[in-house]
Amino acid sequence: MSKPRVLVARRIFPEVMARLGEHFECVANDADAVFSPAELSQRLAGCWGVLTTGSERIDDALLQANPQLRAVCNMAVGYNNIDVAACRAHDVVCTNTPDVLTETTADFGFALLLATARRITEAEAYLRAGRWDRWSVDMMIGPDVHGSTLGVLGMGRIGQAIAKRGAHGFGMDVIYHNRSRLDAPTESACKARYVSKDQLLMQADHLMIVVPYSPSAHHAIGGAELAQMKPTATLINIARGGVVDDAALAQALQTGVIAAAGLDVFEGEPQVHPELLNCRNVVLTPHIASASRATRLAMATLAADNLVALATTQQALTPVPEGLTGWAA
Ligand code: 8YV
Repeated sequence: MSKPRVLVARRIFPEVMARLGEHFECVANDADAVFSPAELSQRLAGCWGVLTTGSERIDDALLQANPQLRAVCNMAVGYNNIDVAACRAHDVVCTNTPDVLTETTADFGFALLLATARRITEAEAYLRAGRWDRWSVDMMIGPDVHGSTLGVLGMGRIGQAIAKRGAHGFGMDVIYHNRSRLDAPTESACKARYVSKDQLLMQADHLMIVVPYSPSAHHAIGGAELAQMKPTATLINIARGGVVDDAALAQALQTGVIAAAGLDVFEGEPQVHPELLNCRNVVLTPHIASASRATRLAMATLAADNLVALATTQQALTPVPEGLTGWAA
């Protein structure tokens, strides 16, 4: 019997391609091109499944053009690139990669927080530019991280891992806001206190955005929310572009509404708002929070394992949760 055909939409690890090859006829993308919607749709011709990343948009038009498609396995915990409702309507199963990236992403959130608060990239640029000619008492001073108040917006797995690092590693007072309050044992493991969104904005010295993207989270942090924050505060976004209004943030950074920001995700990435590029007080990274080798391998493997499980047992290992969607048409 011939093997089902699977498109692997971006370049992934050879060992994962080898595993897929045991079960599928794989269509690879060795050039690692980011396909336009039309190209993606064409390459899916005859495919039973697809391994996607956040760069591929799976929408109703693409599903209509590829009625043979049964499985969309995303190599990401977020799935706002996929119209999950349309997939259900077309009888296509969607999976994501939760858990395997939690700790690595939380490490990176903390790295970005430390770099932002302690002005690490700004200081390095100053040094490399040959501007360091003497020690001075207030050179590159900034706020402390230890002992300060960490605000976490979005207290899922990654939010909780960040809260634990803050509370247990840095002696921070951790407050959080989430759609629903955590149960008492989880709150106590994270040493985190539930507060309203207003209180979170007003009290946090460092605000960490870890909320998944959804239409209701669009611009959850805009000009009005930034104005509620302390002028000494820092904001870190490792969630998704679009949760923060980047234009409003750039203005807030330029006018001293908040002190600094650290951003790993952007509206319309890989484009970055030009005003952010002009800001001295922002640390910018190209969506690398999950980018440890072990974690990226684990993510690719889990996405592949979902394809194999679906093909062999008709059961996904990590299906996208019922009823949740991050899709904004
Ligand atoms: C991915 C991410 O690297 O998992 C997610 O949701 O944002 C990142 O870890 C990216 O989406 C590529 O798929």
